[in-house]
Amino acid sequence: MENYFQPEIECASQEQIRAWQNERLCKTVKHVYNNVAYYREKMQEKGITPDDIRSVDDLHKLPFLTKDDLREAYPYGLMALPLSECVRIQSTSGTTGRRVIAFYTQHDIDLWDECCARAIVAAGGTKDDVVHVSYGYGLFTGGPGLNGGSHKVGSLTLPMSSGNTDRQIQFMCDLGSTILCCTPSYAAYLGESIRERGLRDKIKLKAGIFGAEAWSEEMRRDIEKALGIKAYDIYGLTEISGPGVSFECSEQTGMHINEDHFIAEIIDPDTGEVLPEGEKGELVFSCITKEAFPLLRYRTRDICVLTRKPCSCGRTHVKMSKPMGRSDDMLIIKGVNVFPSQIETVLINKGYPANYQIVVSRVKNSDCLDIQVEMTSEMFSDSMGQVTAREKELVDALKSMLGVYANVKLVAPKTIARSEGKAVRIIDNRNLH
Ligand code: DLL
Repeated sequence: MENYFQPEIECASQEQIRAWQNERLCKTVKHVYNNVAYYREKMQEKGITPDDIRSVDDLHKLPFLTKDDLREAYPYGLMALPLSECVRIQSTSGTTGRRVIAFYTQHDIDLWDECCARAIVAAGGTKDDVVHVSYGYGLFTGGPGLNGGSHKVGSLTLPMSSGNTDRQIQFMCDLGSTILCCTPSYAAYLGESIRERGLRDKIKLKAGIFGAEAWSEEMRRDIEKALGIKAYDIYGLTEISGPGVSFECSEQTGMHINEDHFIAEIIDPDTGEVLPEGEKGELVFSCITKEAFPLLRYRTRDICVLTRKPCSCGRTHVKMSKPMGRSDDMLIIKGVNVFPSQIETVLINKGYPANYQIVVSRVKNSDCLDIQVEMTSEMFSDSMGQVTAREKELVDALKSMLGVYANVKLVAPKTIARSEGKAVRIIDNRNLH
């Protein structure tokens, strides 16, 4: 069995990483220019040919791709190989806008599996682990990605998919699952359900690999406590392959981007200008090893920071922070930028479970922010007289974090619908688009 901690790649020198990127970028630009009419035209509009791209230093000359381009080119317009060379299609979970589809050759799948295998190994996984995959299987990349990674590591893989919480917990107990892979909101729900059933002593989990949606450090601590595990973040997006574009190591201070496969840039979302390391902006990826669907300079809309500070795990690949929000999910309330992650931080710091829903509406031409927050069962059994005091305390804490006023309504435990996939946090009724 191969070992998916690959020090010759993951701990390579900066010069070596750059050399791989230079060579692979030039090759991919030629591949795309020769085979994707849509992108060739975009390059021609900018007056450039593959000869203008000689190294990563020339990357900024290439045009960006956005989700709108993917929609315009739907379904086959950005493919770089004929369909007969492809073996798989996956699709976005579609929490925002229309679905996007991606294509893979067998080689693309092998590299994607390798990226997920690296993530599992970084979370302590070995061939002796039982990897319990509760991400959805099917068009969503979560299940297939972690499944493939787990096979590569040689772990015993439980392809649970999402849903049927009773069966999840029963298998977890009976088959001794050691690593749980699912969305953080579902992990929190599983933690709650295991506690309610009094089965905490029957589970053998040691680690969790959670991603596909934003989650705070506070939520990490809650999940770790509820399940008795170390919780690792994993990031990715369908357009670029799926989970495993980056992943956390034992240091847990950001996610290492697999730089032998992807080049990351941070840009100013308004001007498109490339920002220096350490500055916050929109993450942009270029795929440099993919065959069927190699997007170049794809704007993710995820806002984060990159760092090359040395990491105690020994890996040298650049680290991205947890996404701090999306440039398109950011709410503008009365002119103030509000990220759902800020609201979550306040709630968890005040001891609330991370079950909340944000409703934005426009009343008499003014934005109105309503937040429904679930109480814990302990809070709920307090006298109702305390609810008003608790609501007032949250209103004040949110005002000081966000700079805008939010109405808070505390609701009984389990009132807000749980999601087995990505949680639905925001309902914006303003019809702004
Ligand atoms: O969510 C792929 C994935 C599956 C990642 C399983 C991790 C685990 P999409 O459905 O295309 O793909 O959604 C991609 O989800 O642009 C981010 O906004 C968000 N996202 C993904 N991972 C994280 C994370 C999968 N760890 C979009 N933290 C991305 C915050 C995340 N947001």
